[in-house]
Amino acid sequence: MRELKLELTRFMMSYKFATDEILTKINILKEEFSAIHDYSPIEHVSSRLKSPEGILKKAIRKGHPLELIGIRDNIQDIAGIRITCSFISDTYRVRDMLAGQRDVTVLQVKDYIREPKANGYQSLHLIVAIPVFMSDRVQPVTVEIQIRTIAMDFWASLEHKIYYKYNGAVPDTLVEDLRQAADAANRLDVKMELLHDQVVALEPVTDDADLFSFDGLPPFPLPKGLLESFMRGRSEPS
Ligand code: 0O2
Repeated sequence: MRELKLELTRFMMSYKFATDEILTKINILKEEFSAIHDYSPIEHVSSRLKSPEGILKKAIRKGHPLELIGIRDNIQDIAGIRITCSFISDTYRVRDMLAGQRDVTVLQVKDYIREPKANGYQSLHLIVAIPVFMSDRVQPVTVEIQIRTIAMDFWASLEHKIYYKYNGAVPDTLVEDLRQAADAANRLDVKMELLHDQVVALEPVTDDADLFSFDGLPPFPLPKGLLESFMRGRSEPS
């Protein structure tokens, strides 16, 4: 029994560590992008681990073998991360930034943004695997990443609430209202992105181009000569 508990603890910990690794990657991308572009494609990030009870229920529902190896192979959303972005193009940008990392293997992509579900649900789902370095082994661990806009997220959480309130038997009129709301959310996403693009195109050139600031430190002026010799040093092979 003690052995079993230990194995279960290690099993759950591997998913927690995989989540932590991906969250670190997301935070690095967010900070780097904000520093360089004065804007972040990532608005909000949350994560959750399925409870052992939830895992067991899903394994029974799907008819998977009730042993840890079988569960690891068959249930791919034990660790889940949700990333909320401002604009639709950001969801693909975040996908590309994550998928491009050497230790991240994309196992599956479901693009419900390009092809929304019949009920109107939109989101970009990735199942990725990442190696987790434990004391005695390296374990590839899968994580489900859902990437969507704020409007899509708003819709999905309301739909989720309604679905549970009616225990899955949502009245037809509400189903239709939800579908219309999903269309409206999509129109809003498209419109907001167009507005954003227009504003970016209008942005004035600032006169603080020679000021350098980093990580909240007060900005200081970079002498032109120093900047030029730094750039020369970068372009000349040693
Ligand atoms: P939870 O508690 O959110 O994790 P799977 O059952 O995961 O093996 P499936 O359903 O084909 O296979 O996977 P899919 O389509 O990628 O959906 C997985 C998750 O996306 C769901 O997890 C939801 O979180 C979300 N999702 C999918 N469809 C809908 C939808 O119509 N409405 C809302 N609100 N969310 C959706 P779980 O396991 O259902 O629950």
